[in-house]
Amino acid sequence: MHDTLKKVLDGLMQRYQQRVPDVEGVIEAMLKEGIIAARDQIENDHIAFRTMGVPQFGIQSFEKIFLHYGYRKQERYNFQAKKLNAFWYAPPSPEFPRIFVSELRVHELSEVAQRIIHSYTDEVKTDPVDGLNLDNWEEVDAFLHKALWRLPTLEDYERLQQESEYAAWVIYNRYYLNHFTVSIHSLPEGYDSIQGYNDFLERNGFKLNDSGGKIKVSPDGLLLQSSTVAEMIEAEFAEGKKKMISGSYVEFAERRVLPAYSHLSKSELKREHRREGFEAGNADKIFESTYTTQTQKREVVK
Ligand code: OOG
Ligand code: NI
Repeated sequence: MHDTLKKVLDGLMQRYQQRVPDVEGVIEAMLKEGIIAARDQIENDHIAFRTMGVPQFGIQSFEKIFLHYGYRKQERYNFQAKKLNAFWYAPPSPEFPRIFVSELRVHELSEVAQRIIHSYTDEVKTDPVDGLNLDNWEEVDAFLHKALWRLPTLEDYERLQQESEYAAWVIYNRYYLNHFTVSIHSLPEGYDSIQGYNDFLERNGFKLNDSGGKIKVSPDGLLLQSSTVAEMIEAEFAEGKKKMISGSYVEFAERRVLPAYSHLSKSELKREHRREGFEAGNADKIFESTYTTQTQKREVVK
């Protein structure tokens, strides 16, 4: 079971690294600066996926894959203005990343946007995850990276984007990994706080999402997150039309030690001694890493 999960996660990371040059860029910069001695020292805090909340897709469909591999469903988050639901999933053992899955509440969009989305998602008549052999990693890997519906038209993409940046992202990017997250609290001093780590990123030319400030902090002060602005990818739409659109991004997370364990030294600390879960207020801003309000800054700079 864990072997299958590992292969599925490796497949996701491989495609993600090809599409998002910032991933290799961040790893290379960490190696060059001596923050890590080898790439396998990077701890992946969590990965994230997005889906369309319609009957045959959505969280209830997508989650079956990872529940099968032993992930356990945790809290729900609601994003009123963005019209999203999300849950996070705890891994079967600590060497695996947490998973954050969100879905668009499609029925809350305008009639026009709903019609556009359904014209694609209705091509699939039944929950596609039910037809998968989840013990066969190659089948799952192919599913996560295949076209779920026809190639969107540029017109539909742009119409959706006017109303929901999230909808536009999913109609094109589907189940590609939305981000992976570098866990920074175990890194050497100077890089083990989000401020120090962000400084390192900016010195190396990475562009950070500044919606609500570059550092997103949970009300308890124990979960601090930042993220790059999504990488632009050349998307090919129906009829061969091309446009640079948002792909995926990289996130960074610092989980501070819970007050009950503050007496432990850094080398004694394990995952269970630190702040768990996610934070709606942080997540709300991190979603915007793929929004035009953030990605336009990147285009200007590069
Ligand atoms: C997910 C945004 C939220 C977090 O760690 O809170 C998030 C997304 O952009 O799909 O990643
Ligand atoms: Ni995240």
